[in-house]
Amino acid sequence: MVNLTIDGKSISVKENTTIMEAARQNGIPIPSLCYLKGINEIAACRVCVVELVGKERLITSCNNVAEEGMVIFTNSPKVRKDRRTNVELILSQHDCQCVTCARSGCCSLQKIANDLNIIDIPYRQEIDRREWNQDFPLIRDSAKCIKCMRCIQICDKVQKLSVWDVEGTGSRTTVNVSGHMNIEDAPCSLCGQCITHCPVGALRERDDTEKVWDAMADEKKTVVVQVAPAVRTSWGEQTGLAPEEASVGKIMDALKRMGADYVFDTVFSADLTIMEEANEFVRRFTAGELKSYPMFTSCCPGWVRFAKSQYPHLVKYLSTAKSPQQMFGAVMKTYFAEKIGKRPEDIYTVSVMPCVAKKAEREQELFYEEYAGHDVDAVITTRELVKMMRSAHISPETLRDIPGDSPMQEGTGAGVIFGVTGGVMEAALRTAYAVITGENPDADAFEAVRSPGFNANEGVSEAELTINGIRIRTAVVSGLGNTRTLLDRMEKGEVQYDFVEVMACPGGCVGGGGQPIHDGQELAFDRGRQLYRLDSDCKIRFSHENPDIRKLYEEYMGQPLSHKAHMLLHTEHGM
Ligand code: HC1
Ligand code: SF4
Repeated sequence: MVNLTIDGKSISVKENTTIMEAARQNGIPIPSLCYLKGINEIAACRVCVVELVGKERLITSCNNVAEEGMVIFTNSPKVRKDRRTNVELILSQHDCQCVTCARSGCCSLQKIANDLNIIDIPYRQEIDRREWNQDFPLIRDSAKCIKCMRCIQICDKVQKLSVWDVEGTGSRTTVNVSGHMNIEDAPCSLCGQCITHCPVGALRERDDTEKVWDAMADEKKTVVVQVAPAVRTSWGEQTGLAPEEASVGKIMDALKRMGADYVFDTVFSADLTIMEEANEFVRRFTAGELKSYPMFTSCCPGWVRFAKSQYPHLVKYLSTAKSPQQMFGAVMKTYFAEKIGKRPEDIYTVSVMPCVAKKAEREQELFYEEYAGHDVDAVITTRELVKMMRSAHISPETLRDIPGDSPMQEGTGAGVIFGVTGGVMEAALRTAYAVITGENPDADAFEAVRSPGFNANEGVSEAELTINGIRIRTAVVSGLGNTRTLLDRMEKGEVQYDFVEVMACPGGCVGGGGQPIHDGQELAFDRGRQLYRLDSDCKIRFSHENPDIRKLYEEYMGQPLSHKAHMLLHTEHGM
């Protein structure tokens, strides 16, 4: 242990602890902008400076280690003056139009400038704004970039895609797409992790809320909204509702008040995906198609984009089942449209997703007998949902729990856990077991596929299961860096599996790029636990027991993998 004094408090910390962490562990927060523990400890912003008694120059606390006998002040007049100058210099190169910024209210730069009582910028402002394709789902505003390098590090170290790089030198140094590429041509998975780890408004999703408002105001359109599993775990964070109060039923109430005609839970179509995917797995496995590579889940468009750009030879091993988002849209524009006597083109389907990549996934076209548009017409993130609630002046405490509409009302616990890493695999195994044996397993029989923790370092879990004497080897991975490691081990023959679930975002969709941002906090683990709790509270925990899914097959699709199901619910992941 090392003993030192911070702000007059005597403390002991483990050797090699940084001064920043030593202070935090002892209830003394030191402000910072660029710091991300274990990922970005480069002292680029110099906001975390502290005074070390006996040393003339201030030192940065994020990359200097606590040493025996140090006496440190984190907020002395000298520290405050220097920190203030450093923030003023950052502001001199930053577009400070906070009122129109997507991150206003949850921006670390805004907060630190306010905390330091900076009410004027004494330096001449030099703003550099580059052109950017405003139609792309991920938007970068170079005029807001503070060169903290977090996006570069998250993409390099956690997602191992290296989409971002440093460009220019000296005061012209900035961040841009690697290799001077346009973002559309870069191998960006659209996981959005760079957005959720940006301390300011330099990165954001394309705003699609106006499209949704327009559709809601259009009397000729029937607006049908679906809400993804992971959204219920996080929307309360931005609205002040506790996790147990922030139910999906209240989101449905809000959507109806805003102007949605019908509201549904994506959990219904997660069950539908399981029906198709579990049956597809059993068919491909028993047909001996999975000898060299396993079948991969395909509901995460971040992963599908990654597979296409990094491992194109594996695309044919992706499940052909569409994601729940896409299946929902397809069912809405056919089965549901017929039920309510509308034409597909009069139905406008909206998804509320924790995800940025879903905005690109929606481009998929829907053909059945004839072209019926897109499965999904607009995708908004959890953050955009909350923005819409605010602009509709909805007070969260006035919301009531209302059920989703019929006839796609029921969802099971198996569909709920789709939003957390391991959930798709667990749900699929519950149904695959029933397909193989004709009876249900214990609902928690496949707990072994759950990740021990949902963070980037514990992103892989392997399990070997035996169903009716058949051995099934599974792996579950989240985070694209972890995925690359796993796939490379597979390519070298070090590991072999039959069925693999991949989610691009660490922890799965609960940690998605469209979720509320809390700078420096990783909440995927807490949100994931909420989904497991909801699953264990559910009356029905098997997708194949969902009565509305059974009705859909009886009335419309026939059976899983039928011709109609193939036309509407499957895709070839065209390259
Ligand atoms: Fe997901 Fe999925 S779980 S991909 O994370 O399969 O986005 O929540 O909606 O489609 O159901 C996201 C979440 C979501 C789909 C489902
Ligand atoms: Fe989107 Fe979920 Fe995949 Fe992240 S893990 S890219 S939120 S689908």
